Amino acid sequence: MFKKILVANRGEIALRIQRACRELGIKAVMVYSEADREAKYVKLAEEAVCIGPAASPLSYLNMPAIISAAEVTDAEAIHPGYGFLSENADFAERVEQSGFQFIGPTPESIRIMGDKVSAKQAMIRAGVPCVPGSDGELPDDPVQIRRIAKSVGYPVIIKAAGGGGGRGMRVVHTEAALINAVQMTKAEAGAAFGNPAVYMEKFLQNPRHIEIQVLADKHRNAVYLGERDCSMQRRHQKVIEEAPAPGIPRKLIEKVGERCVAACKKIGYRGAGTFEFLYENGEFYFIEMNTRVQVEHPVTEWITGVDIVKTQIMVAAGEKLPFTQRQIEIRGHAIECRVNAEDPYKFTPSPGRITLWHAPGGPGVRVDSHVYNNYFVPPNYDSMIGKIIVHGDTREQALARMQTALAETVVEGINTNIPLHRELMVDAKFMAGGTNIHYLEEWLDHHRR
Ligand code: MV4
Repeated sequence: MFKKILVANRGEIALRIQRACRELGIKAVMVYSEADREAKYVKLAEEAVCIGPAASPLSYLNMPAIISAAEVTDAEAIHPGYGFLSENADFAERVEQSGFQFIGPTPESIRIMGDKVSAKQAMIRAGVPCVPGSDGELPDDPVQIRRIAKSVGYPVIIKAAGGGGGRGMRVVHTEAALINAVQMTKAEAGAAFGNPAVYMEKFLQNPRHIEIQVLADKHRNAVYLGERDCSMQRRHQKVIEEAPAPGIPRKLIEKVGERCVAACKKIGYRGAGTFEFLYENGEFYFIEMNTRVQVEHPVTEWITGVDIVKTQIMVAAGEKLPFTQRQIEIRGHAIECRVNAEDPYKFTPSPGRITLWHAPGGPGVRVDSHVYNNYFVPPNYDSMIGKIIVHGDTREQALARMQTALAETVVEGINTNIPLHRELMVDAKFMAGGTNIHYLEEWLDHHRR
């Protein structure tokens, strides 16, 4: 096992990784920007290194600064967290070329999944169900493009190979609009991602966003840890996540989960990963794979009892997965509310000093947050300041616990989206379960004040 790990991230996930290290008896080196000097995990750290100014390109995205910090502190491995450099194949490669273990998949896996065309082709070959569409990249010939769209059937969606997470997409409803839409998407993709390649899929009108969590080791063992429902989102930012997904038959999850595990083994995947699917009319359609630990990992931890961050570290060190698929059982229901420093209905960021922070507690309540009384939320980064996660024997109990937890929470000095969460936790349609990816934006259109 490693003796020392460098944590190349900030905020709640930096604290989460530090806690996993403590449990494993590993020293954690924290890196921080000038804006994060007062962060809780920096104060708690046995070692911390300033890697640059507040602006992320100069600090949390600064590869030489991070690798130098690992060198001067004698760390053996680097945990990238989520966001920043976590899915950057060149970073993973430079980490390993400098003699450190990257806590995540191989650079090759990251590269394959970063290109959405190669990711989808790998999944088709591995037997994972995908959205019907073009066979790889679209050709240039308008006649062929029209022929493909006709066979897929309108509406179709044009997606950039270099996109993902909602960037570089265009929906096309008619043949008349097709060629122009393809050309526009290609031009934007070339400018934004340095890769003009696009592909086509059938556009699913009202799907849910369901994702499957996997963990794999370096010995070709892999397991899936059930699913999460991440349909409650606004502008491709998830707001509420839960596990299991309400109303989806267990047998269907098992079938798709086993396909994900088979795919991991086929491509030699290692570490934590998430297969993203759209779910519509009882069918799963793969769209993308994330090669990092995700913000919403705690809901899966709670229903399975598996510590995902600890396991990421153990498998990176070469250990075998400490459990088999048969030992994974789903227990109860978990819900996560992301707490953002923002106006709850206008969504404008609300950085600044938190004059009072009171976290909720009690049975079945977990709070993952790095903030504290008198903490200053810097304006330079993502607005998420923490997560409230609850668990119950049933979804109803989890909902009741989240309602109480949100009512107990006090944040003064800045605005947060807690009032929005309070309303959503008593919304009849959300409470019934199974809302689709458009539900929250439609709800906001009708409830915005
Ligand atoms: C789609 C789709 C409908 N049909 N693909 C958006 C984010 C990226 N991961 C893929 N996205 C979508 N792909 C097909 N063939 C609808 C979306 C989509 C979406 C997906 C998941 C969660 C929220 C979303 C919001 C709008 C559109």
